[in-house]
Amino acid sequence: MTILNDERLAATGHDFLHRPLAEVDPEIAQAIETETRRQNDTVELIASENHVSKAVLTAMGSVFTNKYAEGYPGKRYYGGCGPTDVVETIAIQRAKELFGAEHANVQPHSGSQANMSVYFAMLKPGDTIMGMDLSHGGHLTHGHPLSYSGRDFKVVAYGVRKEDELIDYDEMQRIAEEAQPRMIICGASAYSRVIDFKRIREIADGVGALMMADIAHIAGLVVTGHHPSPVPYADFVTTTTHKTLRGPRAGLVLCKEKYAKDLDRSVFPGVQGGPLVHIVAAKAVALKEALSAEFKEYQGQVARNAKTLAQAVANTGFRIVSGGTDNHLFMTDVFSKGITGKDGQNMLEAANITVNKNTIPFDQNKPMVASGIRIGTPAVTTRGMREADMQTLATLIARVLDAKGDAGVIAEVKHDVKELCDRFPIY
Ligand code: DSN
Repeated sequence: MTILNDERLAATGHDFLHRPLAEVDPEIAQAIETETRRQNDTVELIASENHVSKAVLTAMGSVFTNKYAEGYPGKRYYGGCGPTDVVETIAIQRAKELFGAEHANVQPHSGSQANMSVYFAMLKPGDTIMGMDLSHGGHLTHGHPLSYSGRDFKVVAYGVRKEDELIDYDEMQRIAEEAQPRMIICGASAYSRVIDFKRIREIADGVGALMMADIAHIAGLVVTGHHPSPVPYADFVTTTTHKTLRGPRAGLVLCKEKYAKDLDRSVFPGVQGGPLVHIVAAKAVALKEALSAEFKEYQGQVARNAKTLAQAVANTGFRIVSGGTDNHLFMTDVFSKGITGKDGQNMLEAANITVNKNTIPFDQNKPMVASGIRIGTPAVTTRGMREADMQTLATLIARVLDAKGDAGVIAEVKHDVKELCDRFPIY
């Protein structure tokens, strides 16, 4: 065995491989430490966030980040892909098993690229797509004018009814019959009720449209039976892997076998280059976790916590959009007490409670101001909080908002939040 002396190490740059982050880059090391502390000391109620396991973190930080692997298992453009093929094959098998899907592509880097891959596989520029209006709870990549999805395609939007703030399926059907879209896209980022995938399939069939369900938010609930699955109905199902699914920040696509070749070609080389193999490895780990009995119990608790928290927040006098929730999130109309979403978000953040401002249906405020805050329970449930803690959280939220940002109240609540968080350490 040859042991390299210090001089040779320096000349070849090998010493860099083993130096600790704190020595190589103290600023970034410090930021990671601060972020770890922030997450531990914060009640995280952003509905699209979660805390991944150390197993997922380990896979994400693995040497697979060094590997180029353009192509698919057994058909790569690079050598040395043996272990990569093992990882991707396992991830594909687990995704198919978990969702009950005929085909899975686990390479999309994000939800946006998962959606783009489906559109580019099946649509031509100028085709008409129909998606849920972002301001009614849809997603940016379902046809918003500022996203590629709104630039490359003609978009018609559907939304919720004013009276009950539920998706108006009759109106959706009417719009589909009038606009004859090539694809109907469903799934939402700020909608707290069950989505009727069967009805949407019927509407799509009625006009000869393809159906794509983006279940980024509810994937964890879907795979554990806490929300009906779109897989039997939709031609394509896309999801991110980091929300209720509690995996790495990334995406995946499921489809019927008949679309498999077109989809795979669209992901690579159509939309992406080489896959992020370390992230695919982390997806495989998260999918294994999601197949466990504990994960099913976790998702049930997410939904129970959301129901409890929504009711408790309503009891403090705030209006809840659509009157409650069937999933992991709910929308609070803080403007019902004269507070904008923007101010509400800032006041709560000062007390170490993180939420995001969000438009509510038929909002009179602009998106950057908004009348609502979106509240979700995936992250607090991961750290072990249950119904009694939701009652506590509702009280803390109301104390901050009702005091309209009073510094003394914020300091008191921040102290109580710290005590609560200390009972539920994360990392
Ligand atoms: N931006 C993500 C969310 O927070 O819901 C998905 O659109």
